[in-house]
Amino acid sequence: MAVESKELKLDVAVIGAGFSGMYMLHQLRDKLKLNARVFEAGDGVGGTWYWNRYPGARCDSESYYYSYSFSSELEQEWEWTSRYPDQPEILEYLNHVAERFNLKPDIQFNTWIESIHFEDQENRWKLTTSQGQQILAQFVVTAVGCLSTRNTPDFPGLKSFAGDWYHTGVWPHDGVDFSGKRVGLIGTGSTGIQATPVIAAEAEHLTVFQRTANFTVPARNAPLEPETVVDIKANYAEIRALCRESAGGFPFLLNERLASDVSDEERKEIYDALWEIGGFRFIADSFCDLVTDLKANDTAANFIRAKIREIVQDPDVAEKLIPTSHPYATKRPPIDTDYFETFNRSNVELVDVRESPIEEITPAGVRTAEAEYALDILVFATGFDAMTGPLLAMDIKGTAGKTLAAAWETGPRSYLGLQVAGFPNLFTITGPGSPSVLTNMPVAIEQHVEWITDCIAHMRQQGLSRIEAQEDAQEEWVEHVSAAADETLYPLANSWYVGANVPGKSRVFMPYVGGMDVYRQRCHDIVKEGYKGFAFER
Ligand code: N01
Repeated sequence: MAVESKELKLDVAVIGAGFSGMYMLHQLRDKLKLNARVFEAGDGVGGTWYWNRYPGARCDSESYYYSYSFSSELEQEWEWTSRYPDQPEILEYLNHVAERFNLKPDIQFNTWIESIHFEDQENRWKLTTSQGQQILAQFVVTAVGCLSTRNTPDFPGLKSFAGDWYHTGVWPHDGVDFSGKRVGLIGTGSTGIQATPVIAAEAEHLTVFQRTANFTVPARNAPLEPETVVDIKANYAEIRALCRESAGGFPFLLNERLASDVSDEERKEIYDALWEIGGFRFIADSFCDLVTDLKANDTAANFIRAKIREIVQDPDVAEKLIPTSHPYATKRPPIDTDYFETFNRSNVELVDVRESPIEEITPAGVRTAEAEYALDILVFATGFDAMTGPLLAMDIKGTAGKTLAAAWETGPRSYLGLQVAGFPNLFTITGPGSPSVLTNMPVAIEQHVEWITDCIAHMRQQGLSRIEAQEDAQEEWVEHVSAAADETLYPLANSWYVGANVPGKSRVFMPYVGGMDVYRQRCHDIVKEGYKGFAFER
């Protein structure tokens, strides 16, 4: 799309062309017939799946429900090939969606939104792009994702490194050739755990620098059999209904038994069976109190610890890989393919950087307090400045010139994760304070996109030009989000959910843990009560 030099006027500016921005555009343009445009920093659609092309990148939700539900034709024509789709397949799917719904003509690629300032008198936003283009829009919808601002630790000496280094969140489109190379990988979250076995299989030597040992269960990925595909397609209506009704946005409801409801032997049998099935079923189909009761949690944690000891041949390495700092699943639980097995390879070494911290990056590699590791390639699988990072990366100024950074000085505050008081006509898809990252993302995204669409349609019908979250409603919601988290074990972990991975970030539990089902109902009720907690102006 050619970029106009003059000021562009829109009904809605959408930022980001991933799952959420694409569907938002479809709704605004094709359902509401509004003048909407998406601004996207990359040169293609896909968001997370456009940027995260690291080896082993694969979704940990299963393909048949990690997809859009808004079009049954799309559902029927698209064919997933494996239980968990890999990054290229998801990107292909999103490109297919973009083509099928003719979205690309209204997406402006290679465009970074630098500032978003509210013009109070006009009830509109003025946006400025990295090319200096100016846009006026009545509404702005951020569709920037929760995990799109990279966290690259500021190790001294990185610039001096003589080899190549990469962050998994911005992986080269042509891939990286690890053959014959000594590779270092920092970080053992979901990304590091996926990348480790794949890099190890290709590199001459892999050194994994681990700060926090992590729990992970096998994914058990496999091709989807043709009859499974037929079965899924025949039952999509029911699958989607379950996704909408469940707490996690998955097509299965949480098992309602407590860990203490069964004997030790029965519990072990249950965990053993779920270990074989793989994936998030380990949590959903075991016991409902794993993230609310420490004793229940210990049963799952100890089961996984025993598995690590069983799989990893070197007992010293096994002990280092055993998580002890946090309860199971209170950091986002990864699922893996041969992660622990990889540490049995002779070309893989584990370095515990909590025991022996990284002191600097040298021209030759990484130097910890104990030793220097010679490397040709260094991979940062060090995660993201989650949830608030992508929003604060833009200069957002609301009423009276107040910046979002100032409004969120002590952590994010929002009403429903959809709007922030003082920032009228700005909607944040899967913003902090909404279930977002604790769910199957497309379900959370579709619910937000549809809520925003209905809200804008309502405003148009009623001749309203401005909507703003009210301070008191926001305070109440923020307290509710925090109280919901306090009823769980989540706050016990130093996770990105609480911002603990980014030095200096306020410690606030950001997503809403009360469940997608409860949240959906709350959003629905608020509309029924005349958009309670929001104020409108003509
Ligand atoms: O990032 P992370 P991620 N020195 O923050 C370590 C989603 N996702 O990219 O735990 C040394 O989880 C850090 O250590 P610690 C998913 O929601 C989904 O892996 O903070 N180490 C940690 O080990 C996921 O949760 C999928 O002590 C440092 C690692 O880097 C989210 O994205 C796949 C360090 C970062 O782990 C983020 O996952 C991948 C330092 N200074 C990701 N700083 C699927 O769907 C950080 N670390 C499958």
